[in-house]
Amino acid sequence: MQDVPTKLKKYQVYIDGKWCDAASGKTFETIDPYTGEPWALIPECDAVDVDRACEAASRAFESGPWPRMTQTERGRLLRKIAGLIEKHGEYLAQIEVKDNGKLISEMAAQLKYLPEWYYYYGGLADKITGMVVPVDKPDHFTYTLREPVGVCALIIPWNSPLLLVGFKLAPALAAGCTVVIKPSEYTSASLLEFMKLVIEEAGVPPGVVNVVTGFGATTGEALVTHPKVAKVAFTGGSATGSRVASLASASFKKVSLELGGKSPNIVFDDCIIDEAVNGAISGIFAATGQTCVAGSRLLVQESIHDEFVERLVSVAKTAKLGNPMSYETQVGPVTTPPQYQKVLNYIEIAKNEGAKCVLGGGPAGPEMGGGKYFVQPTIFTDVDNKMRIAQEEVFGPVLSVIKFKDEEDAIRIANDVIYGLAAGVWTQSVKRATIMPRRIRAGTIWVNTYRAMSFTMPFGGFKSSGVGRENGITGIDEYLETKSVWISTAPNTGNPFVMKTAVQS
Ligand code: TXE
Repeated sequence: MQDVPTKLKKYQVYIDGKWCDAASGKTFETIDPYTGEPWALIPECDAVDVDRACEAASRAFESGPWPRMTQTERGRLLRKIAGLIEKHGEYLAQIEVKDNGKLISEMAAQLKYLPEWYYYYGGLADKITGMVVPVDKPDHFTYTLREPVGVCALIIPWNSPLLLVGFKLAPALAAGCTVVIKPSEYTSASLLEFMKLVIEEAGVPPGVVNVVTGFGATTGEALVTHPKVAKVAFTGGSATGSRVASLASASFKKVSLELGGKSPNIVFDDCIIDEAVNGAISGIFAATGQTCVAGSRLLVQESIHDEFVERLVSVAKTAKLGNPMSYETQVGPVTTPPQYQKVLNYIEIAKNEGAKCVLGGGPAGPEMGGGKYFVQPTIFTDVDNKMRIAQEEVFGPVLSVIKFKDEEDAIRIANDVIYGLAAGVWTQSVKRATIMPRRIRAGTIWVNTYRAMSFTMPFGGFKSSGVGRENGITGIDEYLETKSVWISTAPNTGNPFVMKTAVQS
């Protein structure tokens, strides 16, 4: 395995099967959030590079080897990609940690699991079928075809870059699409390494997978509005998602959005308390709160509230802060400087709103094991669901504890936010375990577990948490169009002025 670069490494982008600089020659720095030091230079692509990438993707979609490959060959290629991720997973995980500061234990586990997405969609590639559909016109043979949608723009955030690429790239390739990927400006390196070690090495034909790096307002918008792009798959914040959707809809592109959340983790008094405490802590602190499904609102039944909070704080305060590259570390830095500032601002907002800070509540310097962009694991009690700390996505290690009386009260509070991505329920009652998932308006509900995820299970949000579903068999629908074919078997086509043969619109 190669070593993670220690000197400023200069990356190039991958367009039409070739490595190149941005046309302008411009680059920008990416920093290591643990040290705050720049460690790599990334090309700053603009509309010229985006146009080259989209044209290449369009050519690769229309001509050359890609559209001539059979679905079985595409499946085999996806399985080759999976094998190469297995080979290079550890190195890719280290690059992700260097760039986004999340824990090596989390990123290594993600990279270990990631090949399954490519194996799964590789297996699905030759099982995409249309249907023979009966119509009430006896002289017609009618069926549907399921065809790739075309060039797809995949826009990726910084929290789990390669996993979130996998949610999109694996089904897109299985469907027969070509893609242009734009990673976050904060974490471009792991995708560029992935292109070299995996996509190029697997022999994916030129133009099928392209990468442009740069900023949202320039590179991102040029991509989302490019006329050759037929579909946009986006993961990121809800405000950006709304802008992306409105830009894309001006030219009627297909859009799927995986956005933010303010997920309730609901603890009933009949739960196994130790398990619920562990679930609450890993739900918010495991990824330094930087996960769209973070259980950032902890709803605790009032009958056990005080005891539960006491146990929660006693476990949370044992969290070991430190270098995210060490397997011993349990809480790492916040990924980006603006995100660091945003988390600290929300802590102040919560204090001013009257929430009670029972743990943490500020930056974590080296004396606490922290470093440049560290925030102490923070817990607020006495939170009212109307407060901003309960309504807005913080995306950091900050937990709001909210009391509830009974099931109805828990459901009301759980649903009283603009988001609907996920929820957790801790109970030993079979009745509650059945009723709660039906009544909570969210795309994923976990009972007596939290943050479990699989390539086979559909993932996505209700309300402002998104549009469409990724993963599972449903996930491939986002990359397919349905075409209806009518074949007349009538002995002749009648004169329309003499007799009507079919209902025509
Ligand atoms: O994400 P953005 P940011 C949430 C979280 C966080 C907030 C902002 O609450 O605090 O979003 O984070 C690209 N046209 N999540 O600013 O802006 C951008 O370059 C096209 C939740 O980092 O959503 C990047 O590649 N593209 C979340 C991607 O969009 C644009 C993960 C995401 O950036 C663009 C991350 C534009 N106008 C943040 N503007 C989750 N759901 O997991 C930006 N981009």
